[in-house]
Amino acid sequence: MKKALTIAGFDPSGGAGLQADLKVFHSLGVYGLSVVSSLTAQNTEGVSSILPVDAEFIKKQLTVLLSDIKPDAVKIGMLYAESNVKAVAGIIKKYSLGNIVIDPVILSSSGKRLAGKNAVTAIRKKIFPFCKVITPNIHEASFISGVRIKNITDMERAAVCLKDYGAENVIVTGGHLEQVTVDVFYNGNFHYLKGKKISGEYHGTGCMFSAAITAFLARGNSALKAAKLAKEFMNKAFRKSFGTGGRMRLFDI
Ligand code: PXL
Repeated sequence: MKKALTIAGFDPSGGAGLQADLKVFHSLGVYGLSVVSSLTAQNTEGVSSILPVDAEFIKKQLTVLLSDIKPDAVKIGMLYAESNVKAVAGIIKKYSLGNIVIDPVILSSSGKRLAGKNAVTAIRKKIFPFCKVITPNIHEASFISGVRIKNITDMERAAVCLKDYGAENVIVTGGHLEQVTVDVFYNGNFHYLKGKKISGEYHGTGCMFSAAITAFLARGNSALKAAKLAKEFMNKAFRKSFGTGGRMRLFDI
């Protein structure tokens, strides 16, 4: 049995964060391990409040788990605080973790800040160099690289900047672009992951996409193959989304 670990925030709606990651791992036949990095109060209308888990307790969860079980891949989601980023970076080194995917979450769709400026800098310096894949959306890629993103050429420029920070593979996701939905995959060469433009608002797409990449890496795929399979997985998931709360749709996977 292949195992994937997610280090992520707790979302009571089950659409994003740790719960979404676990559902994706399960539906892709990978056993899910999870360490909670923050608690949130949120629903389909947005994130109302965040309580970060203490860095020492994140370390404790990881140490106890990893001294017993070695995951085949690791996904990192919302870390929120700089101290939490440092705690996770220390653990990555201590346990020589590989196949690491980070979704560098900065803002929720509803506009709530999910990581402070210092946390983002620490992610770039202390986590990116250990990552197999990073999956920023255009807003995150723009925030970290300083490149203003309006089209695919801008996404390519941002991807090149981000790769310089040390990740092996960069995927700038294009779901928030106006005209097209193409994800730009860059590992020294460019590859393009195409999806259909889907209207409406969805909760947890970024979390699910990066979790699916993690699961496919755990199953032994290359980063590019994992990204292509994850894109197909998401294209199918959109067809099974449903509306139940006041705003964003959820995924039935
Ligand atoms: O999509 C970013 C994200 C990640 N993790 C948690 C979240 C969100 C967005 O709402 O709540 C826990």
